[in-house]
Amino acid sequence: MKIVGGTVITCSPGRNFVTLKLETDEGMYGLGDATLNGRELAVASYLSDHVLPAIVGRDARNIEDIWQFLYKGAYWRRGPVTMTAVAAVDTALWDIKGKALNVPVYQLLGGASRDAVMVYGHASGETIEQAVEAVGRYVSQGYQAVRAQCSVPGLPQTYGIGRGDRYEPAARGAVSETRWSSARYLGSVAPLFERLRREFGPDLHLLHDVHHRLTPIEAARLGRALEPYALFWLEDPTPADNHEGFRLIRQHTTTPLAVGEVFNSIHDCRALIEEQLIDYIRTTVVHAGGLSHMRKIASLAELHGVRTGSHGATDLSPVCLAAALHFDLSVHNFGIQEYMPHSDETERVFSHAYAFAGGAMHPGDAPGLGVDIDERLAASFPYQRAYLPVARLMDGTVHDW
Ligand code: GCO
Ligand code: MG
Repeated sequence: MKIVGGTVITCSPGRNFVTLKLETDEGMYGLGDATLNGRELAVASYLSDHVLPAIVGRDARNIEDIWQFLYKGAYWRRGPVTMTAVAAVDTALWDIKGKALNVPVYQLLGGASRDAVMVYGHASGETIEQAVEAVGRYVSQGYQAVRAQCSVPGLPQTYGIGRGDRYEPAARGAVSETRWSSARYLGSVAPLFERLRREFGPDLHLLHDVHHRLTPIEAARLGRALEPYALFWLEDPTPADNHEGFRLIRQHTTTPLAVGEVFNSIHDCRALIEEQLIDYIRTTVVHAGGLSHMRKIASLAELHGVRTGSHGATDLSPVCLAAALHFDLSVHNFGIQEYMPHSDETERVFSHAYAFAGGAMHPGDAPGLGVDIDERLAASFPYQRAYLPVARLMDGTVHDW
């Protein structure tokens, strides 16, 4: 079965997505998500100008060989653009293999290790009381795990505070800038979780995302302050490329740590996993080299008692979510899956077999990934330039967003 060509579909049904459609001589095609938020066209060009011409004519059944060919063969390794493009090809090839063998992808990955995959939703509020109400809405929909974020008093905007229950950080048009104060933030988190535990009791899993903004010692202080509220995890407590920072945080707190949504290879997370400095690894299919590479990360993590917690924000398309759910269902050391429902426009462009019920998701049993794209409808939502915001401290210094 030969790869005969492919199309890179760039569309914006509510937000931008890049999708690779890989075609074979047997008329079968596979889909791969290639969306890199705020840098979409770089991946689209990498795929259509460099990757597709190099893989036409290759045997679509040889997924591992094509992965190595693209990774080692390019000489220039790793990096978000490269690894997103490699992921798109890899995901599309798993989709093709599933369709060719008439089985859902999770069956190719070893079958189901669980009935369904626990997901967490995103609750937020301008005030603690609004955040409590938002968490309550998720609980009433059956969620067993909820991430909670609250505005920081004195800051014009805070990461993670959505309109309604949807949060979309990328904004169309020019780059926006926002202000940040770690001192103001640090005082605002424990009161939120104290209130949430009082309201919802001990059983609900509560999560929180720091979004890389604290120094290691600030993060250690926050982790310690949150210990009485027994969080499921504290995410991205400090910039993820400083592994030594995690050693310091670990010395001070038993709050579980999650990291990895910006990682794109096993090398980014190896030390954190091997030294057991984290509890959950958050790499996901689209940004960490596809299902083939994610399985290697999961196997390394399994050895060291680290569980998976794949990134699943709305900038990861339904193709990525479907692939993530096949992965989650199959790996032994699954922890949790992030889930932010996509907009209605996105849902109309991408049909899918996956479904949510009772706080959990299942990828469905359609052959392959079980997801498709309506290309004509996609074409009616043309790409629109969009950027993630840039954060500055109160004195104007650029800070981690
Ligand atoms: C999360 C993430 C997102 C990212 C976004 C960037 O935990 O879901 O932090 O909110 O900011 O995916 O593109
Ligand atoms: Mg995050």
